[in-house]
Amino acid sequence: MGSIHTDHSERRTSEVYENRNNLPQTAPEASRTDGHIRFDIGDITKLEVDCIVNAANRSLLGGGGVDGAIHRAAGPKLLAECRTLGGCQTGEAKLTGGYNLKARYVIHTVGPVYRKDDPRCEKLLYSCYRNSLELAKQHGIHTIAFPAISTGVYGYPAEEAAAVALAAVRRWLAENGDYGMEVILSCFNERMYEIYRSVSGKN
Ligand code: AR6
Repeated sequence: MGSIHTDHSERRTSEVYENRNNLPQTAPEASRTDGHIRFDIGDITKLEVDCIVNAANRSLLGGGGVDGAIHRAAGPKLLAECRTLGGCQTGEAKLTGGYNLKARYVIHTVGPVYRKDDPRCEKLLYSCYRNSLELAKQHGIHTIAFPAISTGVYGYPAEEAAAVALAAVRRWLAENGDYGMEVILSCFNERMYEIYRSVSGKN
């Protein structure tokens, strides 16, 4: 089990480090109405949450990486539902059922393909997190897990992507402090986990 750190920032957002898909109990000092961020190492498809987020492409018709893993775990009905959605623009998000996943829902979002010195990349990546959280709230979701969007095939440097992800999630939680959303930032390996630790200032 990883060490647990709690952020006593003015946003009343607590950040809990955990790993190996073994999510901890809510930190006692954080009430149900506080926003939470947790960090998990492992396969996002195994998480017992209301919703997992897919780092998809604009077709929403599947692919490699986490997208492929989610479709394999959810089964063919997920692809059938995705076919009805008409794709998704970069930075936007669409919701489907979770089918064979433990998660009831999947939110599919499309991260930017990284291009150095293009400021649109950061805005679009930020929008992925924000739009996913908004959509989740509209559907009554209270626990949501994100992969590190765009940091695989789409080439976004992990440190920069982690900073954008944390900024977007913290801001949304601060603005929706009475909603009671728990956000898991899923790391597929130790490296991504350490990057989140470092970027969030919790070394
Ligand atoms: N659980 C958690 N994280 C994972 C998993 C998993 N099972 N598998 C991979 N990751 P990527 P992108 C991490 O390439 O960069 C697809 O083909 C991985 O280590 O999946 O947004 C889509 O169809 C990395 O940190 O997504 C698109 O065409 C992160 O997930 C394209 O790739 C994202 O890596 C999207 O590229």
